[in-house]
Amino acid sequence: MLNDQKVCFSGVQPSGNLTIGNYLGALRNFSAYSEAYKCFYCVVDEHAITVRQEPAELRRRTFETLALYIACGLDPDKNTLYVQSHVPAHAELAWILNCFTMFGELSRMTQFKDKSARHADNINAGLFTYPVLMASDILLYQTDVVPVGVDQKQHVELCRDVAERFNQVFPGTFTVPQPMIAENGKKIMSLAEPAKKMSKSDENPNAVVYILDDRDTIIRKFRRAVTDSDTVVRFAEGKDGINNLMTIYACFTGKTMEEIEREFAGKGYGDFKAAVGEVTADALTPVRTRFGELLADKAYLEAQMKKGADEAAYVARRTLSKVQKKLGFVPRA
Ligand code: AQP
Repeated sequence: MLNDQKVCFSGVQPSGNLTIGNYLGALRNFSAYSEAYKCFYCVVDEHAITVRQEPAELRRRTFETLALYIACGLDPDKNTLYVQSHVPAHAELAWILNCFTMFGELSRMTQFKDKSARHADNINAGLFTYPVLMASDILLYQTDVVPVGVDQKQHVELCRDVAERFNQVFPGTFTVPQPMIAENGKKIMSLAEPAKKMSKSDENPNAVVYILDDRDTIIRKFRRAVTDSDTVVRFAEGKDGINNLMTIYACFTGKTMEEIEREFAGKGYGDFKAAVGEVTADALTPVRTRFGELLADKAYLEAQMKKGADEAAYVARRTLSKVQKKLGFVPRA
């Protein structure tokens, strides 16, 4: 890593099949940083276990998420692609940062409130301290920018606060990162309940378009998307369903809302939904094809995982040693 090169870090949880929300809010933006930044893209399996996971599924999805990184255009020779649990420094720094994070700060996190309501039978301490592990993911690499969807902005802001607090006591330890939120696609909504975020762990498969859904499934899901009793395709308050479909269409075509309104003037919702389905399926077909090729070559994926973990561990260890030294931990002889 060149000393003056800026650093980009982001991650995705292998907690379900990835959605077009994950794609538009995060994944497809990752490759834009590859030229100008040293990029670390992590499959955050330790985050995923804050909610119960079936072990075989978690293992499968970890490989699949890494394959999707590559299928979405991330070149493993230009980006460090790896799995969180392969780099123990993440969990080690998280413990230290736990001691620099306030209970009250964590209690205000909206994702904790949402997830503890959804998983009332398993409100574990990991769910509560999730943002501390995320801060450790980011700070280990002296990260400058964190491309995320808008739902993760609050966590990146907490990470900044923790870094600043630590730096006040031990100056010059961490780079304070900035969240990078794409203007378009920062929050894709559920197709069934358009006031709610589209989530990979949604139990209703019709609420979610997965990156790996086949063409017919994508088109069918958009056809069934909840809209409203109006008939005009326009972006307006109170039209959450149509606004969401227009946002998705805008993301995949690069068109503005005005252009979309003009394109569908005089046409009904049926034509519009079909068009959203077509452009989404067209954009995702090459990703699905490349994903299939990658998944058929497990040895290649394993080799990339190992290479990424070695690269990440080297950088992470450097930061962790610096932190441990500042804190007064005695170095192991
Ligand atoms: N609906 C969304 N619109 C835009 N961006 C989104 N992201 C997630 N959902 C949307 C962004 O995807 C990245 C990876 O997310 P994550 O795996 O860290 O977890 P998450 O934010 O909790 O995403 P999900 O899909 O809702 O997962 P589950 O259901 O497991 O909680 C992040 O940058 C996120 O902002």
